[in-house]
Amino acid sequence: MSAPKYRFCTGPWNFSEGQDPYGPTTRPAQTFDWKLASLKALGFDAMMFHDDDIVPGLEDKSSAQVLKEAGELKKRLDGEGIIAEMVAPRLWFHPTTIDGGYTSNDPAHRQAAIDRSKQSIDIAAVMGTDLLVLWLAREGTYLRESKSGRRSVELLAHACDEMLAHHSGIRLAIEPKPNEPTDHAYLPTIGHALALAQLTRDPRRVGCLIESAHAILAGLDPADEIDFAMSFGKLWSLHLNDQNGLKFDQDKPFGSANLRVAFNQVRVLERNGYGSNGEFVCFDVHPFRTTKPEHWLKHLENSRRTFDRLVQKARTFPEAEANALIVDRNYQDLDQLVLEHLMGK
Ligand code: GLO
Ligand code: MG
Repeated sequence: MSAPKYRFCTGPWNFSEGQDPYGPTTRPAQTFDWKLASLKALGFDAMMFHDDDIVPGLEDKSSAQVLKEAGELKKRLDGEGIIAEMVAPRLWFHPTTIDGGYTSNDPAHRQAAIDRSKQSIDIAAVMGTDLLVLWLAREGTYLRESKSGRRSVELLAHACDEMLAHHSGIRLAIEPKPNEPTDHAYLPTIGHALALAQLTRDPRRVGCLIESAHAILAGLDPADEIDFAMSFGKLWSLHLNDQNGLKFDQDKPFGSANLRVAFNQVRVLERNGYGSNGEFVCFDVHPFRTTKPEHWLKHLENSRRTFDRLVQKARTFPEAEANALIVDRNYQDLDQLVLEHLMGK
């Protein structure tokens, strides 16, 4: 397989201002224009969007107005040479999504979530992308007894069916995360996401997006999740970042907590030819809260740099030596070979 050339992407929310549940922002708010210019300055190729990143305040606008504003942004992006990688309905802010979107116990709220998702598909069509990302933030429980797990799976499949029927060209990429904001999510891993695909009217159009931190929060190795998804040809997007164990979702720079885990993600991306069907490498990373405004882009710049360097590490990995150790079942020295390779001379 020829060495792939990667294309990079990030979202407007990844230029965040430092707020956390315990304190306010630590950097001044920036405009969308600044974020777009920064993404370009970083040499990235694409931007990923929530529906209301594209049309702020879309809940209070007519569909015609929403699509008109989306068209205006699309024109601007074309002018800047930036691609819209995907659109994601933001189903976790609005009052109707308090108890979940598609799995809410209130039928009117479930319908509102489906309607908003269909509108996101219309926005995606205007933006020139066929990818709808579903991060199922509140599709889970805070209290086990509050919902039926079986019924929730049926509701999720039904919601996907409605979306698939709405546009024959749309692909759904489910982004699993095991917890946060809910206690337990209904689709915590890639296996769950791809199994749900089989319950829908067109399983070929339901795939997934892997986020490194989410896999780690599920107690899994992100490289295994990548291999699993790519065995089905269903890894349609990727949120690289890092996570230091089982705690709040940290969205650290790629490789920041565990360089070897990052290396193994890059190695399997290389082995599977990720990107050869146009998929992007996205960084869903946030600046540390302590970051000064003048260092605002470092988390993205550094994630990209670490990725590029790990691509080189993957391409120069002593495969023959490793294979000989594998044949000899000398995993002790294989372990050290990996460490020596990562440490360099
Ligand atoms: C949060 C998710 C979030 C999504 C984004 C796109 O944990 O990673 O950042 O990726 O909202 O839907
Ligand atoms: Mg993400």
